[in-house]
Amino acid sequence: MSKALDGVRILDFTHVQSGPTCTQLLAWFGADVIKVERAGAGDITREQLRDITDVDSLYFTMLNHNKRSVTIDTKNPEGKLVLEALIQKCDVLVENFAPGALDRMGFTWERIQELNPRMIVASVKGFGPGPYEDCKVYENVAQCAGGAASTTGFDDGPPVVSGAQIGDSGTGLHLALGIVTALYQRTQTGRGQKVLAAMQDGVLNLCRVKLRDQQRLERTGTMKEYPQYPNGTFGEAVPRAGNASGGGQPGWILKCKGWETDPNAYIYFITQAPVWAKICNVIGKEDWATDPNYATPAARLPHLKDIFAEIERWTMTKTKFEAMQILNKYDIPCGPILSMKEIAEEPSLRKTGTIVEVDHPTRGKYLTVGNPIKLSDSPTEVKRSPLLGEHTDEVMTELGYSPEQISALRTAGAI
Ligand code: CAO
Repeated sequence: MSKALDGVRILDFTHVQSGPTCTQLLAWFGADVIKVERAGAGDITREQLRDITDVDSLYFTMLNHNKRSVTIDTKNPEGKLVLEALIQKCDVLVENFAPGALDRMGFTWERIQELNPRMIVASVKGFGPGPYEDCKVYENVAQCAGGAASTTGFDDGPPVVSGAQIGDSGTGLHLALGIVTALYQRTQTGRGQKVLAAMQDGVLNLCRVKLRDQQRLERTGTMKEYPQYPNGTFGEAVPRAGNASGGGQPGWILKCKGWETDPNAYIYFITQAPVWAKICNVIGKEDWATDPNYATPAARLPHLKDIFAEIERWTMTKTKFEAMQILNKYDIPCGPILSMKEIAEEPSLRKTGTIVEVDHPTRGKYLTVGNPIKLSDSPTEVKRSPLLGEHTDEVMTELGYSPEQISALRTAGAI
């Protein structure tokens, strides 16, 4: 079966996490992704957080599936010529170097345009234009600068970063959308363009509801669904809301049977208004369904702490899975807190290709997260990440270099 991005060639100049997330997605959709790395070293993550000596780390393998790897020293004059040949042959150049690195290499937007006016140049940077545009940025910096950290955690504690890599993988996702959009526009204009996804912007986009709340707070001085209401105080900025739901339906994380020893024996419980009477029945508080202090969402707001404490008395008598089964029968929205171990072992995620076992020549078998976006006409087949420079000769041959030329370039340290 054909793939959605068959025929699209990506010159993948990405490293670490944000850029590789983006190009891995494009590869899963069928693009030919040619990852350019430095000979002898490669993407720094190949050797970061290694669990097996001299074997590409899981950090690298899990972000670089379905790609080809070529080694080019792009600061070597002959290496630059190879890169130029690749620019002429590819549709998109994706990079997430520190600001200015591509220019310093000699590959400015103008130079790339000269070589290939159809080329789309897509970049992840930490910040967009402004006071921090020259800064190097990693995940947690973006979470802090994008509004996620100040709004995550509990009111009486410090800001907290999330385990979800919204700065890196989140921005990679944003960039992938920018690239396919630019490819679509190119079908009409025939021209390439620059695509920029700044990590601060990407995180802020994912924190949109918190900017909503900032404005609500400024207008009304309070937010009734936040745990600070009614007894605590609100300051000038959106406070951390613990596990309160970001929407109009109050929710909280509640203990389940076994919580004393299992750190993940918890369930997320949402007191969705249309099923309030059912919730009251399940937890044995039938009178709350008609009691004027509890019967309506507005009446419940000042009592949310007590309500969740009462519901927790019930959830603590059930395992998270038992509670989930009972609550789902009544359409009461809830979700078990799943550990990574439980997720890794979940058969339904294996079945859908969301968790995939991959075989690697030096690592052996390992688990990865497959393509989370499923296209009915473009199925994803997850293929192992390339070894460093595994495809250098193959790609050089496709570019028209003879075996003798390839060997001379290797001797000169250009590839
Ligand atoms: N041949 C020759 N030189 C190469 C090369 C190649 N194949 N590939 C990279 N280089 C060079 C670059 O040209 C650059 O050289 P200069 O500094 O002389 O211009 C150098 O390698 C290092 O690039 P870098 O500054 O991007 O790398 P770093 O490890 O110092 O910084 C990071 C890493 C992530 C902080 C930085 O790249 C960055 O801020 N990127 C943008 C934001 C981003 O994507 N952050 C998320 C990363 S995922 O957590």
